[in-house]
Amino acid sequence: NVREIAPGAVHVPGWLSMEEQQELVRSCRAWATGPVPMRHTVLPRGGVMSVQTVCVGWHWQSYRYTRTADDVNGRVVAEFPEWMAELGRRALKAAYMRDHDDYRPDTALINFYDGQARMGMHQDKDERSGAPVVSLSIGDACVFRFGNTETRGRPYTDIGLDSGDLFVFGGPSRFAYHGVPKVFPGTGDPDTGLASGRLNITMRVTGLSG
Ligand code: MD5
Ligand code: FE
Repeated sequence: NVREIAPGAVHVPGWLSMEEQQELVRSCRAWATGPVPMRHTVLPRGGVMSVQTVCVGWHWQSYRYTRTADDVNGRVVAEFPEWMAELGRRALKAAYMRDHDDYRPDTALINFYDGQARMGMHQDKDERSGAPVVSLSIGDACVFRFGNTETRGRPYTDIGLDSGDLFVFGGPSRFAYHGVPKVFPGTGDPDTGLASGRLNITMRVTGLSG
């Protein structure tokens, strides 16, 4: 069950099993309380993001990647685990229906949305690589707004993302504007281990070394 939303943008509903979702929730909970705790990122002009973020591999601070969380507590973030890279390769195979043995994601941004959190329209362009982004959703359903590469505004397509869904963004869709205008509180299954809210995990290739 694979839906191509635009060239290179593929939605695979219900891709993660309940066991995989539970395992990811456990890992994310550990990272959220790890060396660099999950927090609301402060933007350069003073705005505070409504989502809470914790990173592994590289630390994203608006708008660059670093090894140490200079904007939080100066600590080195947890390492990016090989099992997650393997999950990323499996995700690309499911979405694009061919092997991606050379896919080497080196960072994941883990975003937690409470019922009020939103993500404004933006491009993911702090990576120095055009490799695909693998996105996994757990918990409450949301509206995901997938736009175009030219402007923040229309045309865009609104898609419902549910717990367990995979979305892959690559090729011509990699630098499209996108956002999350709404989360539907109370729609997630507590069996995942997430009592409320929405967890989104995005794996990326930073193109950085060191
Ligand atoms: C989310 N997260 O649901 C989204 C899913 C973020 C973020 O946007 O930056 O953490 S990832 C969506 C994404 C990534 C790369 C490209 C495109 C979408 N795209 O071309 O639409 O919390
Ligand atoms: Fe994004």
